[in-house]
Amino acid sequence: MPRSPSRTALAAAAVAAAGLVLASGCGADDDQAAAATPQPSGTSSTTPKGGGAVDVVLRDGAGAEVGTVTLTPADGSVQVEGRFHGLPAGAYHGFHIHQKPVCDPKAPDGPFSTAGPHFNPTNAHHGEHAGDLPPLLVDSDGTAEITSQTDRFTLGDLQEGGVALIVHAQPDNFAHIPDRYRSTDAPAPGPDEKSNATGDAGDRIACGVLEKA
Ligand SMILES: [Cu+2]
Repeated sequence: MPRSPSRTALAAAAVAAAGLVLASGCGADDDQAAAATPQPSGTSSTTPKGGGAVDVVLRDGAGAEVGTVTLTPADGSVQVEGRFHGLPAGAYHGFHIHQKPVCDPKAPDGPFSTAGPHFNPTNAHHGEHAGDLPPLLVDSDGTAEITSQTDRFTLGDLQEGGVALIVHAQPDNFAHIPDRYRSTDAPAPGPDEKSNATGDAGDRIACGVLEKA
């Protein structure tokens, strides 16, 4: 896939812009305990590519394909390249790796709540989760492209137990809540427990399972 420098720059801008977004308290809880609902059959979405890379297909709550993310090992890092379509137009959307390889759009706790919280093996706060990826910036036609690279995990780390890639309905604030803000749910100024877990990115609108291909 050709890499577009302008899109790469946008991805970096997205990170900066997302830091300005305040906690909104919107949408379903990202940190809800996920029910142990079995993954519906036929939803395996990981396919191998050459060079140890994998493609992961993401689908929305209605089962429509909305994008493919390619993860490629690269010099101790993993390159994450995504192409999406059919997403809500003209906005930023939180984009994360979640802990469980289960994408159930009809889960009782909300679509794709079965994927559990963010992939976070070091038990860090949001923004420092290994599974925190730069947000998607969706164009006016509902398409988005993103290219990023991280050394917070290896592809093997993700495939060991399997994970899920999730696109959210709202922007991600990366728990960047300055101390001049205070939530009624927090004992002190700054991010509350929910922001520290979720980035207040809201409902889960697309999901794809990454597992051993
Ligand atoms: Cu998420």
